[in-house]
Amino acid sequence: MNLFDLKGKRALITGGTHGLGLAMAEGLAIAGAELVITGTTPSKMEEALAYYSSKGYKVSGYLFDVTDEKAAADNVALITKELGDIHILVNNAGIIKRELAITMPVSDFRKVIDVDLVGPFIMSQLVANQMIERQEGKIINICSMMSELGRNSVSAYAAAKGGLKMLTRNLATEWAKYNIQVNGIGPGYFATTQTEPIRVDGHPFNEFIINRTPAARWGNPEDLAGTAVFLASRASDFVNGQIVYVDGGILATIGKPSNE
Ligand code: GCO
Ligand code: CA
Repeated sequence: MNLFDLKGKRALITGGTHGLGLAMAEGLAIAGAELVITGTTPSKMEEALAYYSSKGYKVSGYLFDVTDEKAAADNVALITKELGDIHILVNNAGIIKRELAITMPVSDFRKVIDVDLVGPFIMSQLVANQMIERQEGKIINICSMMSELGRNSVSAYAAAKGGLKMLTRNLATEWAKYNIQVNGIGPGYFATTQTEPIRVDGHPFNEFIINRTPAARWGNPEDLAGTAVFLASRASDFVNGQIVYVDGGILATIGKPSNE
């Protein structure tokens, strides 16, 4: 018996069209899961579906915005009708706005909270209904270094991701008795399009991150696949409300001066 086997499981990954979501979805597919990915951009969806299919994974795509309760409810119902139960939910869709708190428009702050925190709540509630009926389910919330740490210019993102950590613990508290495991993954600094603007060669942040990370490199999206499979599989059936930080050691250390 393979504890990590996901054959016969269907995994819904929000924002699974690119970046970390795509890499985690790919990990789940390699472990045997059928994929359902959601996104909001038709062209990105087409590209992603073509990629997944070229790899031979079983995949379907649905276009909707996770902050739109009605659209989310309609699509979860449609997915369940067209494909069947959702066994694994990965709340991965997220946005960031980098702007100092003193000048950040309140509307931007709200938007980030809506996508990064309210969206996962909406999706978890919808999917938990059927998981409770089955007395089985896995929910994985994609948190961040900013679930633990602050940084200039990311107040909304840090508030949302800190909130998502506590939402994870609270949903775990309420739903563990139904055999639903709610956990989080906290990626460190990964090479994705989201970090592209601060990662370009010569940007002081690039050097800062490499120096700040004991592993001395940016994460590659594939670095997340193993943790995603663990938290989606039977191997984690008694793991509840934990955030697994996959960060090359960032949270283990205070850091070091730039000359070390
Ligand atoms: C930033 C980054 C981060 C990362 C990541 C860290 O501006 O500091 O974009 O927020 O995306 O979430 O865990
Ligand atoms: Ca991120």
